[in-house]
Amino acid sequence: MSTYKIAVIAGDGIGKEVVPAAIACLDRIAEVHSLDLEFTYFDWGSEYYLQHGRMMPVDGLEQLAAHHAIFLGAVGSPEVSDAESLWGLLIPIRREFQQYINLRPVKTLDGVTSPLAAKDPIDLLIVRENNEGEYSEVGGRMYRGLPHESAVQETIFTRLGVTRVTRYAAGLAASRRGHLTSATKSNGIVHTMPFWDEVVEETARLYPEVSLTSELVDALAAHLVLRPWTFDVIVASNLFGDILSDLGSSVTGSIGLAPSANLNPEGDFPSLFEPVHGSAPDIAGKGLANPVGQIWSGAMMLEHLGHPEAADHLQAAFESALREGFGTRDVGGTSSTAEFTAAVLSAIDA
Ligand code: GGG
Repeated sequence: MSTYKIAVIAGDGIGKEVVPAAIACLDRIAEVHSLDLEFTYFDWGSEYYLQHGRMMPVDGLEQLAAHHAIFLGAVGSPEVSDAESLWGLLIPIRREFQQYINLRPVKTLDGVTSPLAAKDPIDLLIVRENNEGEYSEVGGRMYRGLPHESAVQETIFTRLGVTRVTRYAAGLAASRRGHLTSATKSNGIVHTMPFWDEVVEETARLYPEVSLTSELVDALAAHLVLRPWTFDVIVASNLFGDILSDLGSSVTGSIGLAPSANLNPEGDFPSLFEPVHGSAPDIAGKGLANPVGQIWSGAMMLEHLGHPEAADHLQAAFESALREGFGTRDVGGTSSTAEFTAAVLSAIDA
């Protein structure tokens, strides 16, 4: 029997509800497929911050390094600044473990209706650069409080960073329908974005079976709403990828459905799996949270750990629950988080 050490950080808000829901499903799948998933729980996040002045302990990254994968819920709370909760936990993990790919599937699911996805099924992958770009700490503030107060924030694209994310995205496109779309804004952003375009084009040329289209991100956002079924793989910078994936998942019905994998493709470090949604403090603790994004992230984790049959089983189970009419409020249903999870557990056993 294979044993996998999984670090679990439920984090904040609805993370505390959707993570246990997904763990219940993973436990059942592990039993059926004879996998030994050993979960270790870390109470890090905003409450930890309020007690200790940091989102995780000083040796937090060292503790995580001893695991095969990290399973995260959500971070963010009204009591802690958004920058603190992101830069104190999630971004250091993504960087320390060279999780330079953020893979975010966007797919129509039977049983979830969306007027925007009515014409044809949507099946696209957003590959977000996850270690650099617009998420940079390089910059600063001057003349605070004075009329000429100013702020500067640098965007950093490296040849290595853009090449490796494009290589990953083009490889995926080659294994699918062969279309790669790059999100750019080189008409307005005249240094970093033309560099992004050049490196994407050079790299994509190594995949002759893949056709590359560069689209200005504003037009691309509109096309994702108007004809999302025409996209196959989208490669985007850190910020553009984040925005486009919230948009894409909403087009399929709800951001609550969307999973993501923060991948270190070389396997030198643990990868991290988390839903795209945040902590949603407005609905936290009410049993209303949609656990699909977290459960689907669990399926992506099983796939990454080398168990595609277990991943497919879990995927088929939550899709079947949705098809049977179970669904939380955000997708127009009446199920609570617990009722939907129970339906997935029944579908696993069916
Ligand atoms: N589910 C993870 C989460 O809570 N994300 C909150 C967030 O603000 N993420 C921004 C990002 O992915 O860069």
